[in-house]
Amino acid sequence: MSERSFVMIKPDGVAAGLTGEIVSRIERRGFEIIAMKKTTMARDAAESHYGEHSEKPFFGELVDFITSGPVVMMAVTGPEGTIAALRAMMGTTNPMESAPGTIRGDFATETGQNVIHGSDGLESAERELELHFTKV
Ligand code: IDP
Ligand code: MG
Repeated sequence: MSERSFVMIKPDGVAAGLTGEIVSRIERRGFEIIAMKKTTMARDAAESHYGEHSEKPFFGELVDFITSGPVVMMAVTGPEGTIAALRAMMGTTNPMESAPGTIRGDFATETGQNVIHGSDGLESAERELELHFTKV
């Protein structure tokens, strides 16, 4: 059984020149990047992507930020457990609590600008892949 996830380097990560580092970590871990694109997310796509947070006080700020500049989107596959393993590589939502060696733990300090997104489950992965990569 294989599993696929939607992974995205956020505008802060792209602006900081972390694309190569993050892509490299994913590849060296042994996961396969089956699609990748650099694009600036449209506002309606961002509102849909983060729809689960639409009632949160930080929603407006979150949508503003994620649409503020180019992101790098990837469809990543690997064996069963890949979605969770990618989340473990990312670190916790608040980078100040992320372990060293994780992407957020190595490259971020603010929850609002935490460098990377990864789907949190099978359903969200399929939803996000369909939203951002219609043909994957
Ligand atoms: P996740 O990205 O680790 O899955 P979520 O809880 O799904 O975290 O939140 C989505 C994104 O919203 C986070 O990555 C973070 O950038 C932002 N966010 C979450 N909580 C807060 C907050 O309390 N203030 C500002 N931004 C937040
Ligand atoms: Mg999330």
